[in-house]
Formats: sequence, C-alpha cells, structure tokens
Amino acid sequence: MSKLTLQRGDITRLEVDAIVNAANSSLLGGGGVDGAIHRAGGPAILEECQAIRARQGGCKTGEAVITTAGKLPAGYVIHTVGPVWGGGQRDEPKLLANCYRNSLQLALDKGLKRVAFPSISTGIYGYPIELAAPLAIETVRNFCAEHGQMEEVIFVVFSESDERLYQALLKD
Ligand code: AR6
Repeated sequence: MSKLTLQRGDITRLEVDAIVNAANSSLLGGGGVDGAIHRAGGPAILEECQAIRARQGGCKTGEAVITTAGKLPAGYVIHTVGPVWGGGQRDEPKLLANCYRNSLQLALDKGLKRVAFPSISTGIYGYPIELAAPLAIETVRNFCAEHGQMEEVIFVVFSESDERLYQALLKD
C-alpha cells in the first residue's frame, strides 16, 4: 500500500529516493523550484540535463527525464515539464496528469519508491492550484493503486494556503 503525505517547506532538503522538478522544455533551469534545485544541487544536474538535450532535444510538456541529484540529499531529480495555464482549453489537465504519471513511472523503472513532488505548474506557469491540486492527488492515487510497489508520494507545498488546500483534499 502506498502512502500519500504532505509536507510544507523546501523540497531541496528532502532525503527521498527522488524529488521532482517543475522544469521547462529546455531543461536548462529557470526560476521557482527549478532555480532552487539547480542552485542547491550544483552543476552536476545541469551537466546531465545538457547531455539529455544533446541526445533527445529537451523534454516535451507532460514528459519527464531523470538525472543525478548532485549535492542534494535526494537520490535523483526527475524533471517534468508542466503545461502553461492558458484557460483550460489547451489540454492542460491531461498534460498535468501526464507529468505526475510519467514521473512516477520513471521512478518505478529505476526502483525508486519514495518520491516528492512540488505543485507542478502552479507557480510561474499560472495553473490555478484549486484545479491542479485535486488533479495531482487523483492522478497519484490512481497510479499508486495500480502500482503497489510505490511506498510514499510526498506533496511538498510552500505556502500555508496551499498546505490547507492539500490537507483538505487528502482527507477525502
Ligand atoms: N520547494 C517546494 N516548492 C517550491 C519551491 C521549493 N524550493 N520553490 C517554489 N515552490 P514554479 P511552474 C513551489 O514556478 O509553475 C521555472 O522557471 C511554488 O510555490 O517553480 O511549474 C521553470 O524553469 C509553486 O507552488 O513551477 C519553468 O520555466 C510550485 O513550487 C517554470 O518556472 C511550482 O512553481 C515552471 O513553472
């Protein structure tokens, strides 16, 4: 049975098998959680991202790639690219669900069983968290129901209001 848990704080500090990064298609870093991960993890992460770019030309929206976690306490970083919110008529929910599923599948392919997610797309990419959080939780729940090997998925939030929202949704 997998556990779905919630933590508030900086995802770069978690000692888990993998943390997920809310990246962009270039894989070359940016602001938000992406910036925090590259800053705290050091240059080894960017080097691997550049090697992936050379091989496959970045990462499409909804897809995921995995790299070292450099100096971070986590084992790996899974980089996924969330959709930019454009009002909801551009397949954003499907693409966001793909981020969670593809990241978890990549983790399982590597035998990783404790994975932490930030709230993908809900910062710079503007996806309303009231819509993104229930979709994230439902997608992760369904994935874990099908893949009992996943031990724990941790949702990591930054703000108190995001924490309250996730808390309420995880209770149901
Ligand atoms: N730990 C946990 N959560 C965090 C952290 C952290 N250290 N820092 C921010 N958050 P965002 P996006 C939360 O903007 O919307 C980058 O430039 C934040 O409060 O990081 O998917 C990329 O390169 C929010 O709830 O990601 C892309 O270009 C959530 O993480 C673009 O931003 C996601 O916010 C991706 O935008």
